Amino acid sequence: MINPAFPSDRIADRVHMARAIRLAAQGLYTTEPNPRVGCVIVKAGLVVGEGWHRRAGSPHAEPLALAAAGDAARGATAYVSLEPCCHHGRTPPCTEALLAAGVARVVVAMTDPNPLVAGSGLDRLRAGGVAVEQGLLETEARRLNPGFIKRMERGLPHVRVKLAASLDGRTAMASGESQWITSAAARRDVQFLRARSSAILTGVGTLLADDPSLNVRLSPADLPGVGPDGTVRQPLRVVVDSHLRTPPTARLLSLPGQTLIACLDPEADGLRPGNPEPLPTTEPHLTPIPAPSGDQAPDRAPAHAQEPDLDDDPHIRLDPKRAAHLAAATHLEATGAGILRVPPGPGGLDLETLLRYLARMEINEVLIEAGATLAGSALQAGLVDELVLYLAPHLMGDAGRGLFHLPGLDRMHDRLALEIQDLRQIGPDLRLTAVPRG
Ligand code: AOF
Ligand code: ZN
Repeated sequence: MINPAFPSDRIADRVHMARAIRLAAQGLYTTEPNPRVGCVIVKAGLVVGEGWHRRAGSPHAEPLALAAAGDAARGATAYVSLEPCCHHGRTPPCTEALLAAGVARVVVAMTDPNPLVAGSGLDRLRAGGVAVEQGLLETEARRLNPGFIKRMERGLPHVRVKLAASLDGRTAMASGESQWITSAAARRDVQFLRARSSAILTGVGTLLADDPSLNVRLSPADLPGVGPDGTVRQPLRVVVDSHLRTPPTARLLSLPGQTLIACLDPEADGLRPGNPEPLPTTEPHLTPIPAPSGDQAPDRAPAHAQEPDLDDDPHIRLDPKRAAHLAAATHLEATGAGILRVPPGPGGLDLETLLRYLARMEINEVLIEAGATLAGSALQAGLVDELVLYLAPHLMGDAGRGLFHLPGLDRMHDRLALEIQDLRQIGPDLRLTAVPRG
């Protein structure tokens, strides 16, 4: 769509920005936690340099394109899918590189939502005498980085729920049998969803039933931008396991990559759902579980505990539970897994707090691969941005299990509305992508 706010919406500008966006997409599987960014430098109608950001810590798109352009960058136009940065991060500011190269005009698709940049990059370029335009192909550019944008704007990752079902919406037979509903082609497609994600989240129910691996089993050559010599990044695996029922022998604990077990905090430790209190961001990433002290008294005595009344002290009464919790945590930690204690929320641990925590770990995109209960709670809590539903051409009957557990939906008025964004065939199956509406 033509953007009426864009002052010089010429065909050539659109072509070059479209190219910058395609270049940016090369980083789909490699740039996290950084955004995917592409840059094209054009002089007198000719492309003189191109670049795209490959991974955090390596050069940004603009210096790569400038290096390719060399002296031809002087007086040229730079098309960038994201506002150039003006801060010293892992790499120096791109604004200074553009100014030093003598670029005359910079066209950006969108401003950088990173509060360290957020318009200051464009201001810096203007102050340096560069003509600046923004907003060309902004919708397309935003689609490159749903997780980075949401994390920067709202402190939450982009959450995608993947489900596989029969055409009549069943995910398992009544017996629990579910392997395999969709074809090998559809399951391979899921591998690409995993590969672009920073974390894969499942529930302990799925873990106990299926013993899933939740890893990426593609080879480097399968992933554009990784290349045959690159390494395939394994997303963080997160198990939502309120009462630490994950067996230390679970398959995913023995695979390369990190696993985080999110459990219910037996004492809540002062954190409440939605508590803005910052969780620790420094290493180690995880809330440590205090070792039990001699009498197993709580580390922080409640305010009313001046005259201890043992019968009334919830911590003393919880001791056996707490001891079991600590023993289970110790066994899981011995496998290398991290334990994260999360305060309670509706129907278990508070998913929003967990997601906020993951965002603080610089997790951009989360893929939920779980059963009806976790998928339903995430959806009802308004935490899901995207549903990817694989539908196999089978009917499994009405004794089978459904896609989402959504208690309280009694009337038509209560329905959760979705908007279908994409529908395509993957082998014999259908893949439907939808976003919750409203
Ligand atoms: C750009 N061009 O290609 C990218 C940008 O730690 P650093 O130095 O890699 O900086 C990361 C931040 O820089 C990131 O959070 C985002 O704001 C911006 N990313 N900016 O000008 C690029 N990848
Ligand atoms: Zn930069």
